[in-house]
Parts: sequence; structure tokens; C-alpha cells
Amino acid sequence: MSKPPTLYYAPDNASLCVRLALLELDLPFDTKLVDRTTQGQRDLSYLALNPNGIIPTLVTDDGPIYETAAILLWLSDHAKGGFLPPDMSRGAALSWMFWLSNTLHVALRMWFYPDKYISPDAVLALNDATRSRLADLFGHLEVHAAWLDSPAPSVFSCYLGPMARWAGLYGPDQEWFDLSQYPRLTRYLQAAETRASAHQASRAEGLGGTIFTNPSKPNPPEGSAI
Ligand SMILES: N[C@@H](CCC(=O)N[C@@H](CS)C(=O)NCC(=O)O)C(=O)O
Repeated sequence: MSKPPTLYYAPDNASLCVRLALLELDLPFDTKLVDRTTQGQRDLSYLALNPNGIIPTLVTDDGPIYETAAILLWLSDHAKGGFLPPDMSRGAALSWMFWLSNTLHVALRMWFYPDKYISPDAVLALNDATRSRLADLFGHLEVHAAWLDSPAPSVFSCYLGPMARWAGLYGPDQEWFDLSQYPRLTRYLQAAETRASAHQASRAEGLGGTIFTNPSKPNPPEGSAI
């Protein structure tokens, strides 16, 4: 990367995953706020970078990159030594990355934006189904993700930390998520939130302390959250 990339972000949005990775990899980068209070993600200038109209986008020497998982993998590909968990095969890494993106993140989006998935009269039923689906998915992770036992930062800690954070903070029911049910995940998140990258991201986006294990609503210096 010859020119520092620019992260189009909004506080506590999926751009947080990318910010954490850039900080963890100690890469210089610029930021541009996408102001969600004015639907900045729908501005023509932003749509020219990311026609999906969602956050994040990372503008790089390779052009604009969108989709959190794609950006994280791209950063890993360009980092010296990569940014995958140690001793993990490329195949296993791709499997888990797609699971985080295609399965867990999609279920969270259904929790946050049910109206994008179903007609208004069926939203309550979808919320009930999604709550139980999310509990199953966090349970699946707890049992099957052996990489949770390795505290080394990676694309996974940068992606999963914010997703665990949001599970308890946003959506129609903010009491349901009980991290204590998942001791392996708890230890993993505790290690991730004590890293300098988490403190720096917290300062930049007003996230408070214990940003993954006991999060509070953000108080961002600018912009708005989900
Ligand atoms: N699959 C996308 C999802 C990103 C996403 O959900 N972004 C949210 C913020 S956390 C967003 O832009 N929401 C605004 C909207 O949907 O209009 C990715 O991984 O980048």
C-alpha cells in the first residue's frame, strides 16, 4: 500500500471491525465520516464508492473495497505475515470468515433491521425467531470455534468483537444476550478488549470501557451509531 487507505465509517458501525484491524496492523489510514443522521450512506458520492449504500468502505490503491469480510481478508493478504489466527489453514480461515459474514452478521442484520426482511405485520415473529437463531449461532461458535482458545489478534477478533458488542446493545430486545453462557467466547473477548487497538478505537468512536464484554451505548465525538 503506497498511499494510506481511507476508511469510510460511522461510529460503532461495521467500520469498527476495519478500524480495529488497521490499528492492530499499525497501518496509517485516513477516515471519513458517513453521517447516518442525514443518510450519508445514500449520498451519490458514497454510492459511487459502494453502490450497496452500507458502511464500511475502504478506499485503497486497489480501488474501493466493501463488505467487512472482504476488507479484512484484503488487509490480511497485504499484511506482513498475514492476519489470520496462527496455525490455521487457509481453508479453515475462509470457512470461518464466510460463516462470520454470511451467517452471524446476516442474522444480526435481521435483528437490527427486521423491516428490510419482512412486512411490518410479521416483524414481531421474525424478532422471536432471530433471537433464538442468534442464541444458537453463539452456541455453535462456543462449541466449534477452536480458535477462540488462541488470544492472538486476527481478522476474527476484529470481526467478532464488535458483533458480540452489538448483540447486547442494539435491536428490539437489549436484555437477551448473556455472554456468561459462553465462557470460551468471554475469555477471547476479554483478551481482545485489553489490546491497545481496542483502546484506540474506543477513544476514536466514544465506545467506553470493556467494549466487547460489557459494552455501553457509544458517545461518539461526531456522527451517530446504528
Ligand atoms: N454485509 C455488510 C453489512 C454492513 C452493515 O450492516 N452496515 C450497516 C452499519 S453496521 C449499515 O451500513 N447500515 C445502514 C443501512 O443498512 O442503511 C458488510 O459486512 O459490510
